[in-house]
Amino acid sequence: VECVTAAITPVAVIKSASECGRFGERVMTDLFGDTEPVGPEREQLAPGAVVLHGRALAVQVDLLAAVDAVAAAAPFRRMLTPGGFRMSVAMTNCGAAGWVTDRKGYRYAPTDPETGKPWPAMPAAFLDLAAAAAAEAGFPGFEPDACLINRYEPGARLSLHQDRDERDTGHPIVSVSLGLPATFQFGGPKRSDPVRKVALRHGDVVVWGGPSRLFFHGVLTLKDGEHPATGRTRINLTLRKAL
Ligand code: MD6
Ligand code: FE
Repeated sequence: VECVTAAITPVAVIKSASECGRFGERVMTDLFGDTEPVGPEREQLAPGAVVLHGRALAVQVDLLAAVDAVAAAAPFRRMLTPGGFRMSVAMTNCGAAGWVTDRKGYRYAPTDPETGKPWPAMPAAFLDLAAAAAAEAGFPGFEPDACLINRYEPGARLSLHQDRDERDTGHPIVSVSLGLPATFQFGGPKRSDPVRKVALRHGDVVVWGGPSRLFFHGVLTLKDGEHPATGRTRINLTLRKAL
């Protein structure tokens, strides 16, 4: 069984039977093989937290080019936690401040400890998407000054944590997922609170602020796979107003 998308696309996209049909599934849409939501585009995760499914797809090429440019100047590295563990997620930053961790603790730093130079400037594509997504989620006027870029390879995970190193947690965080899908988990204000799981796919944007801004959250171990845009990796951008 086959189905074909509407004839407005220059190349008809043939879908397998498993990719078309029931409401709520995701279907192939373009030559990059991206998925686009056919169910609700907005998914409320918690008070103040919303997923804008597929919101970054239109600018994915600009975002990924900017990630490459940032990483050329400030390479991805696996940082040390204050407890002495090497993180499985590799990180870099751009903007006026970058999130770092070492034996001394977690903090925002104006320079890259590996190079001694300021972090690369915030790419316009990051700023524009973050401001637009935040406004759509009810947080107008968001002007991030820091972007933490996380790179997951299969096996990498991020254990439950709170984002509380920003000066004013009255500002939201905008999170952009690119590449391989991951299971995001988030709980409540206490580490022991039960967690809810949500799939974050290529192009999904989460805007998170307000009453759940300090809730615990994490990313389950990345499953192996290959994504047309990123290969065997997941990239996550978290845009913050840190200073
Ligand atoms: C990630 N994200 O998705 C990790 N934090 O790779 C986060 O830790 C996160 O997505 C605060 C707000 C949104 C996030
Ligand atoms: Fe976080």
